[in-house]
Amino acid sequence: MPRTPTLAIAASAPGPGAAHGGGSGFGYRTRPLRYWTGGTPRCHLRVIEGPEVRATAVTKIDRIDAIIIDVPTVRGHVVSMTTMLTQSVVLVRVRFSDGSEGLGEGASIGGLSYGPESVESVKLAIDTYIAPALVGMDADAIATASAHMEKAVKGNPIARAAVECALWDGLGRRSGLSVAQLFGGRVHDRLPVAWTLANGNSQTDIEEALRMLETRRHRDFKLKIGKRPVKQDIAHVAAIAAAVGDRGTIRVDVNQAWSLTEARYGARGLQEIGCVLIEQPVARDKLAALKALTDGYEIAIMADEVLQGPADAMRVAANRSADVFAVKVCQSGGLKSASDVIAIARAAGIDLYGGTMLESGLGTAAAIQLFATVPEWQFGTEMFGPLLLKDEILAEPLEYKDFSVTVPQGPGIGVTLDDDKVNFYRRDRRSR
Ligand code: MUC
Ligand code: MG
Repeated sequence: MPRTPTLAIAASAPGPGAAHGGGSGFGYRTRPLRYWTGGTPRCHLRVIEGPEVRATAVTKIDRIDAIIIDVPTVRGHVVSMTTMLTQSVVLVRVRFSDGSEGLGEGASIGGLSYGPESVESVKLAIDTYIAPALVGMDADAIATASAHMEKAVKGNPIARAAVECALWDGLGRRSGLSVAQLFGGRVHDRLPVAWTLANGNSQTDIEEALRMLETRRHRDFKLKIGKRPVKQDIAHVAAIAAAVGDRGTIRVDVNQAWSLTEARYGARGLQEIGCVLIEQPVARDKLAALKALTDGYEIAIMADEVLQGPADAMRVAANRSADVFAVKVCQSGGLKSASDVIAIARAAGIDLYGGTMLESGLGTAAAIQLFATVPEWQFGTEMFGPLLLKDEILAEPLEYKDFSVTVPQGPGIGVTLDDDKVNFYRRDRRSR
């Protein structure tokens, strides 16, 4: 006969530093509830059960909180559509009925100038539509939760990704497995990491590139272009390529700024000076133009903004409209969708590049967990998001050395937040 569960009132409002919930045993740092909930004291009911009951109990999604943080960047990041001085991201914390938690992140760039989602829209989608649709669901049934999200929220891949990531993190922490293990196990302990040169000035970019080479931090450089006339951009890239020489590789990201005519001129000029890749040269809806460039030039053409999930990946792959996919967890709609995008690329013979939305250490670590399970990243990755931020929000920063990043160990995403830093940078701090 199974023992009847005993209902016990665990706490009405945990005190500072109190461990939240029932002994997950992962050493997961927690803070008082008001840290994420704005000080509302809540009553926690916890079921204390015998082991035979616990074995069959379903862990539920109890609560989903999303906050925006704004962290200054180490320098102005000049891209074709905006100049970033701050990066804003959404941090998501999901609490589960067994007391465990999961963390996720949603990020974009330059407000709404980069794509159709901003951090404000991500938070709104989570608070208003995703959280109510998911609370009460089985925490381990991530595929079901994702299907619910897709039904409740059309589009909005970044908002869905942030929550899905937190569900994987929670499942990993509960099971003692890393996200990489949940996705089949890591094939890499380290991943190569490119750096973006985007000072808006050739000489400053050259000095930065040389510093990165000397300190063995990065040797693959992505140059943000598309703001100046094409001819000037080619001269800018040529100057940096000459300074870097054969110590590194040079790629460019146009962020959709060129017409097909400009892109033809740019592709010819860039391949002549030894640039190896052009990322998203034309607008994301100009698939025929992307294909014309892919077919017409030796330089690799990479799809970025056009890839908003597996369906787009399929469209691009079906016509082989790109040579390379920049795989982004946020833009794909989550870790599982990003892994589907990767599968489509691999099946179509399209090369891979691990892309970023300039996430903080949390979102970057989540992507690294997935990317570590993929045998080959022909163009490496750009998992440098936290290095562009003036301050670190992880309790333990990711390790960058020898031109690569180390895949974090430990359950879930494998990182913990520095809650004081998060508290300092959260946007609603100013209104509290
Ligand atoms: C993008 O379009 O690739 C990634 C690196 C970077 O500097 O900007 C982002 C966005
Ligand atoms: Mg890009």
